[in-house]
Amino acid sequence: MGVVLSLLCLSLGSAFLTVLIYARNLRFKSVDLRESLFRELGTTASTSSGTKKKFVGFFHPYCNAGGGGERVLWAAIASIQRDEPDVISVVYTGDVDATKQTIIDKVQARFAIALQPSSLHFVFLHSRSLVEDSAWPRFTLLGQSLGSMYLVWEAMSKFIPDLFIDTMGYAFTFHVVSWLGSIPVGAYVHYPTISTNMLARVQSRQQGVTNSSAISSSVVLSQGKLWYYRLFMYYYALSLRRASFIMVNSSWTKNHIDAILQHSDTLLDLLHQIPPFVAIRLITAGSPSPKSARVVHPSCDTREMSRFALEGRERVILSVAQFRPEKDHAAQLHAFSHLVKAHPEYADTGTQGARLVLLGGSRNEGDAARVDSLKRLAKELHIEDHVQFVVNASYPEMLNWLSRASIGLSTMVDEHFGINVVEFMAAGVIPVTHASGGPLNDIVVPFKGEPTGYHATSPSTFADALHTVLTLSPSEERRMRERARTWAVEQFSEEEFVKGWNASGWRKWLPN
Ligand SMILES: *[C@@H]1O[C@H](CO)[C@@H](O)[C@H](O)[C@H]1NC(C)=O
Ligand SMILES: *[C@@H]1O[C@H](CO)[C@@H](O)[C@H](O)[C@H]1NC(C)=O
Ligand SMILES: *[C@@H]1O[C@H](CO)[C@@H](O)[C@H](O)[C@H]1NC(C)=O
Ligand SMILES: CC(=O)N[C@H]1CO[C@H](CO)[C@@H](O)[C@@H]1O
Repeated sequence: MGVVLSLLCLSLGSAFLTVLIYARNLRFKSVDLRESLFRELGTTASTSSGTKKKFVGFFHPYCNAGGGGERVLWAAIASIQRDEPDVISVVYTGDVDATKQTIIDKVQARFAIALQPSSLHFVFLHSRSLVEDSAWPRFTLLGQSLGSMYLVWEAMSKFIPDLFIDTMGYAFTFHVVSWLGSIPVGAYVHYPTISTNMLARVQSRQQGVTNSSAISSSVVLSQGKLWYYRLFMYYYALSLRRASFIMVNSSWTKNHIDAILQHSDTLLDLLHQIPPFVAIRLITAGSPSPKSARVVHPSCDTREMSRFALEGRERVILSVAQFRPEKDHAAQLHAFSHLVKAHPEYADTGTQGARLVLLGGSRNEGDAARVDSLKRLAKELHIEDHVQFVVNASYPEMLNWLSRASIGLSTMVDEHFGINVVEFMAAGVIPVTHASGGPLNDIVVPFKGEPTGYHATSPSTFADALHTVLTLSPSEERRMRERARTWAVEQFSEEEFVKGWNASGWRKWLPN
């Protein structure tokens, strides 16, 4: 026993030593690389005050995807380029088919964000396939996490920055970066990799989204699955605690990340006191451990809609949502039906009459069938003369509706965010949304103590809210539209986003 233990300690010790020496060599290599990088960028190594310029690395393997997560990345880099001329941003990406120039051009075309090439450098990674879902048909979470550790190893072996910020949610990379780079780590998290809900669901052996009936049918397998999730959560929490600061995109994500930061598991703690698990404890220990995450909302482009006139609106109740099942368009028809039943004057064809306009994209046959069944439902409810479907509208067409509508309706339950609701408000359209998720917690919230819109849960409460808005006095109505707009434009502006990054304190983790 004693011999085995000392052999174990010995091999562990030499493994540690090997990693330390390897990491030191990588860091020396990176220092040399900096000089050639400055030449390549056509800039000098020293700042005006004589100190060395700093490198902030952004880990975003899909930086050229053009989605919401990418917008956050580029907006952050653009603001750093503006405010911190002595910082060079390094983006780690797996877009090996793209070049620096094509990426910069696409960011300009897609997001209207102008990036300065002189303080931006790309490190191209070849092992991105390791983090793709398709690479891990089974044990996807674990596989992708191990894959991300390998991918960030490739990243660090190519260049080590002064501060590492993960903007895609690969928390397991933090240990590798800390070990190889000895640098602080931060994160902007859009979505937790695993949530405490998911764990609880497996624990109560409920069938959830990731179930496979084969697994739940067998007690042994489902015990295995429970341990898998439990260990995964344990290590995910350890990873997140390694970060020096964490930003999140919404209060929904904050609630989850905060719960995970507080997550404890006494049994697993005990297990990690004994070999070989003790090695994992040693590797993952010694971290800054943030207490909680900071919400930094992504900015929305509201420039155009925030110029629409607030007066002279038509009695149009507007819904802007793809015809996807979770948007629950049927609830909108039921709400409108309740409204006209309780207040038949809204069914007038004159100026008293109200109209429901459902505007949204239809992506495939499923969506098209949904539109058809919604049309049938409108007929059954006898409201078809007051309901208009606008399928696949162009952006200018949508803006046109936003400039005319009175009310913006959103019925999705537990929507994480709801950019359409921000757009309603910026356009001066009073929102009536489901009382859950982002619209309840982040978006339609009081401004200076006064409401910016309404929440409801059932057809009758939705109908009540619609009636309330339609009967506001002209001055109340005007003030409500103004409040909603002011709040949305301010809260989801570029400036507010930059303020949030400033407040995260990322700067203080740069070396002097
Ligand atoms: C946060 O990110 C998730 C995942 O990409 C997304 O569903 C959600 O809408 C985002 N929230 C905000 C406020 O952008
Ligand atoms: C809407 O667009 C999708 C794809 O862009 C297309 O398949 C569909 O036929 C369009 N539907 C209508 C009603 O225009
Ligand atoms: C963020 O911080 C930088 C540097 O301190 C400052 O120049 C900038 O004005 C700040 N921006 C906002 C919106 O607070
Ligand atoms: C993804 C998956 O396997 N989902 C299943 C979860 O369990 C329900 C009820 O047994 C099935 O209907 C789903 O297909």
